[in-house]
Amino acid sequence: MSQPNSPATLISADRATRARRTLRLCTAGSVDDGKSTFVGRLLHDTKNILADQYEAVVASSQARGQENPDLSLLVDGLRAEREQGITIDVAYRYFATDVRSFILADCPGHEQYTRNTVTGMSTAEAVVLLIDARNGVVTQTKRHATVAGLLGVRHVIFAVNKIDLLDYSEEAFRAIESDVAALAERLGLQNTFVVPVSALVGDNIVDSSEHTPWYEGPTVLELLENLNIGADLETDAEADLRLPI
Ligand SMILES: Nc1nc2c(ncn2[C@@H]2O[C@H](COP(=O)(O)OP(=O)(O)OP(=O)(O)O)[C@@H](O)[C@H]2O)c(=O)[nH]1
Ligand SMILES: [Mg+2]
Repeated sequence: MSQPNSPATLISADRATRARRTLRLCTAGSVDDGKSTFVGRLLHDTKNILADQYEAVVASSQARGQENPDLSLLVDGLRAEREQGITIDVAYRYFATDVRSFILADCPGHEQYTRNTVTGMSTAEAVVLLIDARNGVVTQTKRHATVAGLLGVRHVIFAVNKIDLLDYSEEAFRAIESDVAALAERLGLQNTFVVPVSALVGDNIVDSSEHTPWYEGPTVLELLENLNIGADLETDAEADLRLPI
């Protein structure tokens, strides 16, 4: 495993080269670890959602008595998903920042829908694997990391989520970080990163958090914007051919 967040694993090409190539990524991780909320947060904080979409989410959340806007509603579009509060089908979202554009597949975490998760992962160049900080590395985390390894996904970002529920404990984060390092080594994952996040509050996803002064690494978006996805190896035409139909 490379050193977590080591600059050596980041792209060296200039920003213009990176901007040309779209990064395909997907979420993974156990049920309820916060994948859809993470996607909603990413879209919201990069200003890739419309004001009326956000207002609909706020209204829906208030109607359900939720204090914070439930950003997972931005991606969980099926009625069964909204009613059960889980993701069933893979939802694709397209978004862009000044640096690069992204095709993001939000995958289900429930064991029953693992096949859909494998589908989502099969075309991904990077996986954001969510871990609930309260539970640490669980069976489904290992399963999804194994699949990522088998499919040869180049980059795996482990997002240790819901860190707000542990009062932003560095100790809890470091323990999970070392479990992740052991797992990544065992599976032979190439480029791995571990970031403490709260998808609900918005810590370290797009903006660096003041709640985690002990974490000096990049945010998840900074990683995604800078991952080397072989822009210099593929022409745009070749890249286009790999888009699933
Ligand atoms: N406190 C806290 N709650 C969170 C955080 N992220 C997600 N949640 C809550 O966790 C629950 C599950 O979130 P989802 O985003 O639906 O989880 P998921 O991983 O997409 O679930 P599946 O797709 O069904 O596997 C929701 O009630 C979220 O509000 C977080 O960072 N902090
Ligand atoms: Mg989900």
